[in-house]
Amino acid sequence: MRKWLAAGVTVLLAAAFLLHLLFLSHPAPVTRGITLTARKFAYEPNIISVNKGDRLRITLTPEDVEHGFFLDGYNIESHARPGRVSTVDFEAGISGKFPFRCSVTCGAFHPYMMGWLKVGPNYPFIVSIWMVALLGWLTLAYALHRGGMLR
Ligand SMILES: [Cu+2]
Repeated sequence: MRKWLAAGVTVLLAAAFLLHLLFLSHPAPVTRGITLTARKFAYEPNIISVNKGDRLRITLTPEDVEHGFFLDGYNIESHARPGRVSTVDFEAGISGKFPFRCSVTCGAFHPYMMGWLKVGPNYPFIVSIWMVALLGWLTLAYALHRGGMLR
């Protein structure tokens, strides 16, 4: 009887995990304003994580010399001189991991000036939460079993 209860809890946990994954893969789209600071030879932030369907407004803000922003996969390009900004608006409609690069030759390490746009639900985070929950449950089940509660 107790074993059935334990099996039931395990099945419920698994079902909740799947529902969580499905639910979070379709979060309500939001509008995100991101200030992208550019200086020789890096972006800040250099990883931008958003959910599919979000509307993005990226404000490119160069701090030293003219820099650009070219987003692979979306084919969006923009550039600006220091003291000015340039703004691109687009919808993150394609999920995946897309590199963005500087599109203005800005110095010796210009080819290494890049960052990443990650579009999609945050699977590693969801999975890590559930790994903790699963470990907790297994520990509890083991303790109950050792204590004779599940026999
Ligand atoms: Cu640059």
